[in-house]
Parts: sequence; C-alpha cells; structure tokens
Amino acid sequence: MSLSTASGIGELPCRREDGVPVLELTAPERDTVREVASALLDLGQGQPLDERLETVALAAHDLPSRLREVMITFQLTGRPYGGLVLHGLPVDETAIGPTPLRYADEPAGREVDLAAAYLMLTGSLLGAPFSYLTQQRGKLVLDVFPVMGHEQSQLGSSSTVNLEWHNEDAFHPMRADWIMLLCLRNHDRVATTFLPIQGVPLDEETARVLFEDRFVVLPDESHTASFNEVTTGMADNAAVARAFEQVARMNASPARTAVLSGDPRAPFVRLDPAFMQRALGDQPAQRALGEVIAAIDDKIKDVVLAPGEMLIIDNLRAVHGRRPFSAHYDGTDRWLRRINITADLRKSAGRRYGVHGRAVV
Ligand SMILES: O=C(O)CCC(=O)C(=O)O
Ligand SMILES: [Fe+2]
Repeated sequence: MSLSTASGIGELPCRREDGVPVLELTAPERDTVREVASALLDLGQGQPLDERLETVALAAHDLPSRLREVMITFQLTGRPYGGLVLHGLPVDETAIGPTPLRYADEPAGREVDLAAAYLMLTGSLLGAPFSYLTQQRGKLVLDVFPVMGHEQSQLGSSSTVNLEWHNEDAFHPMRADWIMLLCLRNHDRVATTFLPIQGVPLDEETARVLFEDRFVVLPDESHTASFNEVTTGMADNAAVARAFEQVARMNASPARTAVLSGDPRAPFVRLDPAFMQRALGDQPAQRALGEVIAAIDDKIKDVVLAPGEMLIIDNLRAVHGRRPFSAHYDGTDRWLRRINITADLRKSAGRRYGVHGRAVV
C-alpha cells in the first residue's frame, strides 16, 4: 500500500451542498467494511460488541486502507479541521426496523448491530469509545431520534425547536475528542448543523479574552438525575449516586473555564450557549462570548445526512446542532446512532464503570 496521500488529506473533495470534506467509499471498500463488521459480530457468538472492545480495535486494522489513512491523518493532524463525512457505509434502511420511540427502547437486530459496529470500528481508528455513567445508564452507542414530550427541549430527542449548536458535553472534564453520528434514516432530510471553529473571524482582543478562564458551562439536562430517572431509569449503586452528585456540584458551583485553548492558529473550542452563564459579572468576557456566538451563528452550515453517511466531528474543533422538524412518532422518524471517542482513556483511569468499563464519571 502506498501512503501517497498521507500529507494530502486536504485533497479530500468537499460536498457541493455544504462544503464539508467527504470520503466516499467505493463499492469494494463498502463490501470490505461490511465483511469486517460481520465477521466481528459473528466472532463473539452473541456477546455484545461493547464487552469486547479490544477485539473491535484489532478488527479496525482490517478496514480499507484509504479509510485508515484518512482517519489516522485526521487523528494526528486534526485535518480536515473540524471533521468530515464518511459516505457510503453499507446501511440497509429497510432492514433496521422501526425508529425507536422511547429512550428505554433497545433497538436490536443484525442491521442495527452492524451500524454500531461501523461506529465502534471507525472510532477505534481515532481513539477509544466511551460513555458517561450519568447518561442512559452508560450505554456506549446512543440512538438519536425524536421523543414525544421532548419536542421543545435542548436534547438530541427534541424536534420542533432548533437544537442550538454546541460542543458535545462541553461542561464535562472528560468530554469527547470526537463524536460520530451515523445516519440510519432521514426521510424528511432534517439537517444537522455543523461548523469548524477554524476560519471563524474573531478580532485579536476577543480571541485573547476567550483564551482566559472567564466562562461558565453548566451540565446539560441529559446528565441530570431527574432526567435519567424518567427516561432510562438509574442503576442503584454508590458509583452512580456519586456520579449524579458530581453533576449536581458542577451545576451548583461550576469552575470558570476558557472558550478557546491550544494553538491560537488552530484552536480548540468549548461552547454550549444554551447551557452557559451569560451574566458573568465581567463585561469584556460577556462581550467576547457574544461575539463568538454571533460569528458562529453567521457561518453555521446545514449538513443533511442520508442513510449510510457518518458525520465525524472533532468535538474540540467544531460545533454541531440540529434544525427544527416535525416528528411523526410512527416508526419512520429520523434516526441516527452516535458514539463518543476519547483520545486518551488513561486520563479517566479509576473513574470508569459499566460492563465495558468505559462509562466515565
Ligand atoms: O440530530 C442531530 O443531527 C445532532 C444531535 C446532537 O446534537 C447529538 O446527538 O449530539
Ligand atoms: Fe450534540
């Protein structure tokens, strides 16, 4: 195999409709992805994939070389900054079954398991899949679909409101380096919103203030005890209780944090305006926050995902959200599967639980 494009990921074409870089799998590459995922599922004789994540990471070495090359370049250089679409994953929408209706629904079946395998395999090329003990009982692969009663919330399960753009789990010290959204169904062509922070115009003074620990990001609703009680229910053990207490503390006495960090020429970003304090008692910080929010609002793009398309988001370099839509609640609604990936499992050593040992606190 030649590594001719190792420095040439900038050569990835961009989608005409939204300008997002795209890797289109060829027919033989699609077949290979499906074969690798199928073999991986068969190997376990029914043992769930999330209980054998080392095997998943090993099998990821069998993915097509072009895919590995793009993912490894993305992991090591950040390029293309913010993320890309992986197009042409072998998802058969007619075989996935109805879109779930409730958080507690557990989608099952071969095609749904294959979709989870695509996420875990591709994610394993970047880092390690993980979850949160305070979110859906630590489930590793999350399903994104509209839920009755959540229409107006700022949750992935909302619909009629704009899900405001955010970094995923921005409040959390262990937030994901990457998140991956795989589309299984999207009849109404509902757009995900997406924008890399790279190239968002900010004046020097605004950027300087955003690099300082002057901002407050609060936990979003999906991590609260009250929300989990009424959706998936909560396991009754000491670690879970401590985890929710920690979220409550982060809510009651949050630390001040920076919005931008890292390399000023290719910064990391930490924003979730719907859950950020606006009255900071610090005029320059309030102004800078307003500036960056307006600059992102001005540029954010709509990315419509089709079945078999995966949006791979650098959660430190891009924000994302979702446009409003009307749900049908008849099994045909939009349905994505999602996974969190960390670059470094070691930083959560001693703070991980669950059957897979990947649910962080
Ligand atoms: O529905 C989408 O396109 C994105 C939802 C979202 O923000 C998420 O699942 O993290
Ligand atoms: Fe999100």
